[in-house]
Amino acid sequence: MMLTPTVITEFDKQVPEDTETATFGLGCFWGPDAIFGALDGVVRTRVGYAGGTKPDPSYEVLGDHTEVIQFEYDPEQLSFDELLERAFTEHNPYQQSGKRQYQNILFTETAEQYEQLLSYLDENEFSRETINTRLEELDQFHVAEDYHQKFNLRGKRWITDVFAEADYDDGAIRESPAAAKLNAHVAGHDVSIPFVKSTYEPRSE
Ligand code: MHO
Repeated sequence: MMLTPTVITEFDKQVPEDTETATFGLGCFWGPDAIFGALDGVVRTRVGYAGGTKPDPSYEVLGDHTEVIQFEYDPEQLSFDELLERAFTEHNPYQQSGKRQYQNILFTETAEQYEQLLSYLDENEFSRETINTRLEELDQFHVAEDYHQKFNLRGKRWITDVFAEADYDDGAIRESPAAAKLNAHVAGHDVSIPFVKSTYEPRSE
């Protein structure tokens, strides 16, 4: 199937409505944006800054914040526990970056996520006293600049042109479920969505 504006808009219409949000810091946010975007059940992704106190952080003036990814997932397809499992395969909890910008942080946003985090740690024999990963309640997520969103898609004109044709601006691309999957695909991750799988090559004009 060729990537067309209709393929994008139809895909974006079909996503589940009842999603939950999770937010993790796992180093430079470009990578995990694509890694988590590839997972079945992850519906939307966005990158931003969190974990600090500075109001209105930006990439250039980050203050005490950390690069984070936030995603919306369908709890019927993917559990917070599975997301934690993935987060723990993507970082070493016994190491921590000396730079606040790239620290490993697992945020929880609800009492339920917090309980699941504690039981995950327990079941996997991690103790919050010995791991270096920061575990925090999410205070505020500050969305990052457009040029950091879906970073792997940037410059792939054979994709971005189709979003433009479908009338998506930068904000709409950031929030687009199709863009999350295409971003993961061009970053080299397996994405089990037929229209994405068939988008290996730029379409011939
Ligand atoms: N400075 C690194 C990481 C960017 S990331 C958004 C680079 O330019 O590749 O912090």
